Amino acid sequence: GQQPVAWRLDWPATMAWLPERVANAHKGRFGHVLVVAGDRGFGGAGLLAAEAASRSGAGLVTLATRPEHVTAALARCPSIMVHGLIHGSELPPLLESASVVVCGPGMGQSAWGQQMLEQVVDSGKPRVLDADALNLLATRVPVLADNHILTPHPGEAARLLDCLVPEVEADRMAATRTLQGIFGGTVLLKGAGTVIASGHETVDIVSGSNPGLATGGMGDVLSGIIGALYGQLGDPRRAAGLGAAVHLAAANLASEDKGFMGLLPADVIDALPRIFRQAE
Ligand code: NPW
Ligand code: AMP
Ligand code: MG
Repeated sequence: GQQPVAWRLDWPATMAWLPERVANAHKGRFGHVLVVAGDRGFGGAGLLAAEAASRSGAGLVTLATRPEHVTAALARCPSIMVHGLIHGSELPPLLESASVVVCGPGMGQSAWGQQMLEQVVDSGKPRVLDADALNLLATRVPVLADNHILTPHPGEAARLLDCLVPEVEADRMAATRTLQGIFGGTVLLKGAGTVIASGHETVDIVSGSNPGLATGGMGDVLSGIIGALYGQLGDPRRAAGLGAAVHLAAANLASEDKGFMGLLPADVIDALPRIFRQAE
């Protein structure tokens, strides 16, 4: 078909989308993000997403993870409420009090992760689906929803499309739009030059690259940022676009000090306050 028109998101103009923090603001206004993440061996992924959400203005953040990760998560970030879950059946009460869910970082694809994803989808809550939530989605009948944001990297996108990574990379805009057609909602294809499709005529592009982002855990940080922004803006397209722009800006700021080789996801999280402060 016809090539879509690409709308290049203008940094830092997108920062104007952030809601104003009035003097008498309270935490109930800024969303309660529930991060469902971190199967055995991947506890860090859930913690990175939750800490990133906490540093991105979320009113409250709860992390639902494997019991063995609870102590470490609390030691690292006491502002987060942490629950150790043995079964997916324990998730509904947590889902009930959440306004947005981030599901998938390090979640694995075993029975534990499968139960979590089913509960999250059944809840109908606004949600960001990343990593293993996407890998699990690729193995079942597509779920269409207006209020989900899918954040695949090219490998995850290829699994969802049942094609090869080079086919995704050959036409990133087409791949993103095809995924949006299958799943509805908002689809954000990661990589140097992030593409966001949300059923509009135009796709949004966050251009710019930072090779320091090519390391494990950076996508887990992105999903937490986007979840927090979704909770505050209520608009999935803007949450995805602003989230990708803020993630890149924070990485660029952190790289001024840490360079590319030594950059860690925690450095990007640490740079977030200095990025958000520019809008205050
Ligand atoms: P190749 O072969 O390398 O060229 P997976 P994952 C491809 C968790 N983590 N451009 C790649 O291609 C995550 O949250 C936990 C092109 C390969 O085929 C997940 O739950 C961490 N190709 C889980 O681990 C830190 C690209 O995709 C495949 C591409 C597995 O996630 C690490 C690899 O992807 C991690 O975040 C690109 N830009 N990007 C923790 N600390 O707990 C990827 N590919 O198999 O989905 O593995 O992304 O590591
Ligand atoms: P993941 O592969 O899930 O850990 O996600 C990696 C994150 O880093 C995504 O937000 C990508 O868009 C971003 N990223 C990775 N490599 C680059 C790059 N070279 N330039 C810009 N962003 C990148
Ligand atoms: Mg990832």
